[in-house]
Amino acid sequence: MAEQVAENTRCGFVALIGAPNAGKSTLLNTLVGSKVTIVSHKVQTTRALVRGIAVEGSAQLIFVDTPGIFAPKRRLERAMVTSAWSGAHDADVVAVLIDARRGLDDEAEAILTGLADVRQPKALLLNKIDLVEREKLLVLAQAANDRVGFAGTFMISALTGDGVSDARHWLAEKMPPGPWLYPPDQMSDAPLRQLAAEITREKLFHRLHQELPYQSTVETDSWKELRDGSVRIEQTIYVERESQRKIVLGKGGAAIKAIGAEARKEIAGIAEKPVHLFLFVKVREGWSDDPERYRGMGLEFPKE
Ligand SMILES: Nc1nc2c(ncn2[C@@H]2O[C@H](COP(=O)(O)OP(=O)(O)OP(=O)(O)O)[C@@H](O)[C@H]2O)c(=O)[nH]1
Ligand SMILES: [Mg+2]
Repeated sequence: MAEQVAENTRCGFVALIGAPNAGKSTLLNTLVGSKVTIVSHKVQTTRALVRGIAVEGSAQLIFVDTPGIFAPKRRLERAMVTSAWSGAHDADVVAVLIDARRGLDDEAEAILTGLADVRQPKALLLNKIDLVEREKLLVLAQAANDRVGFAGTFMISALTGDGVSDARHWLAEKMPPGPWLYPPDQMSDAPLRQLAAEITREKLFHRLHQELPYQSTVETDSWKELRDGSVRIEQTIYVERESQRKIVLGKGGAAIKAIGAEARKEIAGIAEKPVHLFLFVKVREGWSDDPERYRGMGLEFPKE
């Protein structure tokens, strides 16, 4: 009996690729139906590959959220772009997100060009259709399909969920036959302590996006389950300079207090228990040139 089930199941990987800010992480959360990756209006939010898992009929889909692909300058950026393309090459299907409001700008064009080397079936997802007129969408869909042979085109809003279930259904049918790799109720492969660190980074970005360069990172140092059923979490926010540390603290500690309160609330919701969150801010000069930090984020360290 068990064998028969295995014969009928499908399972595979879908890479979500696109320019920074196209909405890949928002879409991943909508596809999975739960927050598994962080989102912000700032570009280059996602740094490493994050997996979200969804079940559609007899298929298990493992979605891989990738960092936005852009012209990399710094070392951290190069690591992110390499990671995004390797996510595409390792997947069974590649879903290419284009921000329909921005259309085929230079970044989108560069991605379409890069897709020539990708052999897997490709789907075009025109995102943010809640912001764009229908006529413009049709023109855009045509122009993109003239450049790349997409096996399917979908018009979606990752934010409202419009069109997302059609796309998920189509992707499920493209998954190769095989047993499921994860238990049916698992939604992410990231450990909770890693997601908790990402949530704090998201709050940090939301609050301080103008003042803070994106080279700041958050690590969960300790995670202790207490006897009363709550959890005590300690995290460190690393910045590159003393001036940035002051920004994160804010006047009289106001900024870090607000960031901590928002993060604590959301982490408690995901951990499903009360959370005591302790945040520390440290200066770690040149962390973005330290190989150890890249390993911690699941990225390869580029030598140059
Ligand atoms: N109106 C609208 N906004 C959207 C939609 N999808 C995403 N956004 C917004 O676009 C911004 C970027 O979304 P993200 O999901 O972080 O984008 P991303 O592609 O993961 O970005 P990086 O990780 O930086 O590459 C956020 O402010 C989202 O709320 C959509 O369908 N409609
Ligand atoms: Mg992202």
